[in-house]
Amino acid sequence: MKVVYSSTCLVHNPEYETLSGKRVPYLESPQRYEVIKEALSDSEDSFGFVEASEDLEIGEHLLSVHNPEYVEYVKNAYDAWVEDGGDEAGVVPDTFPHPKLINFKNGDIDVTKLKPIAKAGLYCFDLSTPITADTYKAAIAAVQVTLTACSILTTESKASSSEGPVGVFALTRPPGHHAATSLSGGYCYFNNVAIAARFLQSQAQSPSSVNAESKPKIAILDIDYHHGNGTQDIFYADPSVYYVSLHAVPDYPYYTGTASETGFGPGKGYTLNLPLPTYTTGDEEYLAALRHAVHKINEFGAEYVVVSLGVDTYQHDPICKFGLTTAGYRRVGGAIARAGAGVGTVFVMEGGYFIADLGANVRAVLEGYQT
Ligand code: Q9C
Ligand code: ZN
Repeated sequence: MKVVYSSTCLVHNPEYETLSGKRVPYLESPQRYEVIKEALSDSEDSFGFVEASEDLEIGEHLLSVHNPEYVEYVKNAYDAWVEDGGDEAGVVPDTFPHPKLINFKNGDIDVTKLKPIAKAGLYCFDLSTPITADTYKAAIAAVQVTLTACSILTTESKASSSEGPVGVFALTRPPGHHAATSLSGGYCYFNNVAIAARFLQSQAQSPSSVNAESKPKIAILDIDYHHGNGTQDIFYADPSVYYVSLHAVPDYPYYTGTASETGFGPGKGYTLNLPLPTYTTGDEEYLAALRHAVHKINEFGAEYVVVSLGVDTYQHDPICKFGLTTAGYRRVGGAIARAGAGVGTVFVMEGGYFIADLGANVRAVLEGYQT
């Protein structure tokens, strides 16, 4: 399996975040990236490393998901913030446009005239997603990694004989599944998997996998511990992208991910949330739900499967409350191999915060997929 990475993903390195009112060292650290890469290189015969080019033009693909004003905001927010006297550690909101506080529908607020601190609350929904001097560069690199992985996937899929399903791993950081069209949060700035899905649609061609609106069908399987509110939101009214998420309740991001959220308009029935209880979800409970997700994805009949790969479902994860084991992750990989039933899969890295076993857990999923 090819592993795509970029050293530029390491440059995003916020000092702190606020968890339960406490200022703590930033959990989504560059070290996460290094330990995953290291664990995969220790298994040299199965993984081949490819560094994504920093010159790769991604603008069109970024804008297939994100609003141009939002992209400009992420790019320039740090300089504007520091200029306005903000802390040099990074842009962090302190006030949000809560629905009970203001009414944007009246159009009486000119967003372009908001102060940097006000824009921070407009474009970000939590206290864990600061914009530092290097954030934009790293977030762009993560998209470059994702798109490079998708190109490899389409090329290998078209060339492949019957050696089983093709898989590619995009080693991304910062993660993406909490980011929506014009919203960051949950350590996420640009939604890597959503960009992957749009890119794969632009490359796909099998007529049998094209839906009624004549867009190629893509399935997104989100196995991060947290609900991918951003990904769900982006595709909520879109029947060509089937979003399936297994995640914990009750937990962050708190306000999304109920089973009753199934899509809107033409997208009704193309979002599937499988919430699982905190504390009592271990390997067996998780795999039972995953097998159901895989069955639903097979019924949908996607041309490609995009996996939001989080291993924050791990038993020792510092912010999560599931009990998965490293052996369980091998079975997770095996179950995912059956989701595509012969179609290609791109794995895109999301969460996972227990550094000591992070690399082994990611490797277990990918090796489980291949065997
Ligand atoms: N007490 C990802 O895994 N803070 N993002 C949660 C919980 C933010 C997780 C607070 C967690 C973001 C990609
Ligand atoms: Zn997560």
